[in-house]
Amino acid sequence: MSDTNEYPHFPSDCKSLLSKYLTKEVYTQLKDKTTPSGFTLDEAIASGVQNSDSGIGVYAGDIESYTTFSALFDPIIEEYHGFSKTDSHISNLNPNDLKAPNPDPENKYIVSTRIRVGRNIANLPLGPAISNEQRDNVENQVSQALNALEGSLKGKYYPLDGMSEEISQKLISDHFLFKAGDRFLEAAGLNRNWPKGRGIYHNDEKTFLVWVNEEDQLRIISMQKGGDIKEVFQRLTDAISKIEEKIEFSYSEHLGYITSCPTNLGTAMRASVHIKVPNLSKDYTRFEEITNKYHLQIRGINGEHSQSVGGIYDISNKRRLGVTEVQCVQDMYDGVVQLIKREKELE
Ligand code: ADP
Ligand code: DAR
Ligand code: MG
Repeated sequence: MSDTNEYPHFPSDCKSLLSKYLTKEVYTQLKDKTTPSGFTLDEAIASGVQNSDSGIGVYAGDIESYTTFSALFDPIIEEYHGFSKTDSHISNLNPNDLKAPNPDPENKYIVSTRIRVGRNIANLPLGPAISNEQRDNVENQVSQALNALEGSLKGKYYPLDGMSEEISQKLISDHFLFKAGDRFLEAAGLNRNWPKGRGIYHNDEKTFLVWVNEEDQLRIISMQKGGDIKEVFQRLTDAISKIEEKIEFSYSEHLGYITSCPTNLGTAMRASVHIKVPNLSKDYTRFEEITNKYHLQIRGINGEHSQSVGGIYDISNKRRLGVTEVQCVQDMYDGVVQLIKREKELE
């Protein structure tokens, strides 16, 4: 990534929040600042400058980026999350507060449920600014903590470095493993020294997984076939508290759990279902009316920037900051109940 120190050019059709809030005045104010890990404004904006189709366009290199470059991050966070610079985030990871009896006990609609959180280790740079040595240390620290897990969480850590193409492709096509970072992550410096320091932990049933050093240092994932959303949430919260006995996560009263992309701040939680709505999705306007009403995001079945296949969509909560983890899952659950109701009416 280069430090151009020149105000970037954004094409006239660029709609990123970066292009909206990086005025020449803000650029001049921030361009010579660096964070304690040496992260610069040019590095924070590189992804959105190189990818004018970005929605957001910025990544943090460390927790300090959110204060050093607050003149840029604050308005982006306020617009994306509806969360002001004086608001405080509150966390609630208690599954007992979730009201979510299985909405599809006959497994007619929900193919699978997955709930993930992003986490980063306290007092270390984030992925865009971490050194290769620090990233390898993260892998060692996290894999040691995970390999000590017992009971239903017991499993094994598999480094990507040296993993056969056949095994990694199978894990990716089964939605268990992450793909090599996309061009947005590449431009943010998140793919540096790939695949070293990256890997996946999973239990024998592949219902509990941890991605190491993808977009965040940990992506802690609970997933299973079907729609027992509460069981998936319970497993995730059990796992988070077990890991937190060994590793301190980066957290702030204001922004909650700290992540490299500002869209994941707060809970850093995405609760999703792969759901079959072939009839409802034919009327995409109606489909989006329901997802918008329940603060939901529509993705394709291979994750962000992918397409739907066979009327199956990835439906997840959009809100992450200024709401609790219970609310994130409740958002997804309440919206999915309505999607199933509407799909049934169209059958
Ligand atoms: P994240 O926000 O966790 O990074 P992505 O959109 O990058 O999610 O997708 C990561 C992987 O997780 C993809 O392979 C995607 O297909 C898979 N995935 C997401 N939700 C589900 C789900 N409910 N069931 C099965 N796989 C899922
Ligand atoms: N592609 C980037 C990231 C947006 C949110 N998705 C994440 N963090 N995976 C953009 O600015 O559009
Ligand atoms: Mg992702």
